[in-house]
Amino acid sequence: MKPVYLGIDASTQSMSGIVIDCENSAVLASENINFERDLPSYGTKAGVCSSPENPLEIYSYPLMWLDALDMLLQKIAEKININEISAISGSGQQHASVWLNSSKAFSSLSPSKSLANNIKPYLSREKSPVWMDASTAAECMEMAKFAGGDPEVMQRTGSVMTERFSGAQIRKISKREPRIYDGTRRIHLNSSFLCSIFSASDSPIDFCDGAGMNLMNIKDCSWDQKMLSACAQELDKKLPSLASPNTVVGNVGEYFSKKYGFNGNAKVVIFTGDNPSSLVGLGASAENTAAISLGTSDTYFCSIKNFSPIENAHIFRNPAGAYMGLACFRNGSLARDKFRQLMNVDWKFFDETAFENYAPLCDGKFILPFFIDEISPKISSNGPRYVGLSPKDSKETQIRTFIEGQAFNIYLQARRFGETPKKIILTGGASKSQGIAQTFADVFNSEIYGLKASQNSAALGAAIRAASCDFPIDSLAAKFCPLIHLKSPRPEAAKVYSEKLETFSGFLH
Ligand code: XUL
Repeated sequence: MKPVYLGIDASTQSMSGIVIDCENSAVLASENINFERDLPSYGTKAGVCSSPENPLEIYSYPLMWLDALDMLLQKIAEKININEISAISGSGQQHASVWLNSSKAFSSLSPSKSLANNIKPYLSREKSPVWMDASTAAECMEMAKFAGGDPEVMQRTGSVMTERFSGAQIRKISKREPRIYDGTRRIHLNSSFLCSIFSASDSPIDFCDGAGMNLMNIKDCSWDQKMLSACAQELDKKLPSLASPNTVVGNVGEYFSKKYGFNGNAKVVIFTGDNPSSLVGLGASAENTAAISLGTSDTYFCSIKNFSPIENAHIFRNPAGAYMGLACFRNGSLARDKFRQLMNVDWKFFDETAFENYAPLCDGKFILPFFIDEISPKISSNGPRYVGLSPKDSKETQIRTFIEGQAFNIYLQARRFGETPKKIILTGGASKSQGIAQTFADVFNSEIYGLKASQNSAALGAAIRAASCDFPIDSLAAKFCPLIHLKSPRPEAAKVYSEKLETFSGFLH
């Protein structure tokens, strides 16, 4: 078979697929199905619904994901010869759980029906709680108490009890919908569910995505019996096994060979979570590397050698070995946009003009850049806090101080992972700003790189992981994730920031 590989990413808003050709270092196809636009009958907004009774309850539909998968494969089959694909892997939004009344749901998918119609009779719950759900505060407290407190949970699982993580979600359903819980024989994650579909088998959960459940012992990568007992009765019987991210689960099932022309010998490499997959797809799974995605919320993730769990951030496993750290910041692009509007300037002024000819000074001026409650660190806020400057200062000063505040906060959280990255990959809309990129270079005192071409990092990471059954991940990352150098740190600015950072840190407590 040719060295052609398919990566699927099932994200919150859409399902994407990328086909790569490792012989010619080329992307052969890149397709996407948007849940809200292309599958309007499910009535989601950006791929999710919120419960009318409780706005903290956010869910999606596994059948919608399956309909999207059929549509996506149809599109890809129109573009390339699917028979040439020699392996498949995938990634999915982390934490979402899929509830089934049998572990045999995947073994006999009929090509004469859609995937959704095949699986419908096997769902014990039509909804899947997703990562945006924040309705499980009570269950988090109960589980932490049972397990001996949050520090203990963090040592065991890599994170304190977290509302969106699958453990608290499973406990909530077991308490509030006991009949459904009892009738459930298998609880998959989004990633292992889709891997099961492709491989026509009951796929294991990979260690990297398993780490997002508060149920897996992060050090030995087995189900943590104490956490399972804290969660719900007889849970060990309902969970699939756990397996390494290098596992080849099997060959692609008959449904896909008969319906879309896949080669029956094509391998299925275990699927993982979208964040571990992005780490690979950005070329950031190598040592001493970190990525900062400046998106709706900002995310910092990095590969780390040693296990050093910290509150308000998470330790998962890294598909390339050892660990990955992840911290999410709620005050990302939306906060930048709000501050821009407050300053009444356009993006060009905000991103570029405000930073022209600027050399930072130890001027005692700070802004705590939180419009809404922040999770990293946990801070209640309903607007930015000014220290040492006032709304009368120039717009340039205020904008720079705001961006410095965001960079300081991300740096201070990142520093707690205990390993300093030598290389940072900056992605997302705001990474295009020269001023913002320079600020991050100076605050992190690190070289900053960007992506040469915009790409869906999670889907690309999945394709690279599929190809990793034939080639080393490092060589694939070098081929498919070309970077451009954006900024170097300026020594004087880095020195000023290293002092300002410590003062800023004092305001966070
Ligand atoms: C990570 C998290 C999100 C989802 C998005 O913990 O909740 O990044 O994985 O798909």
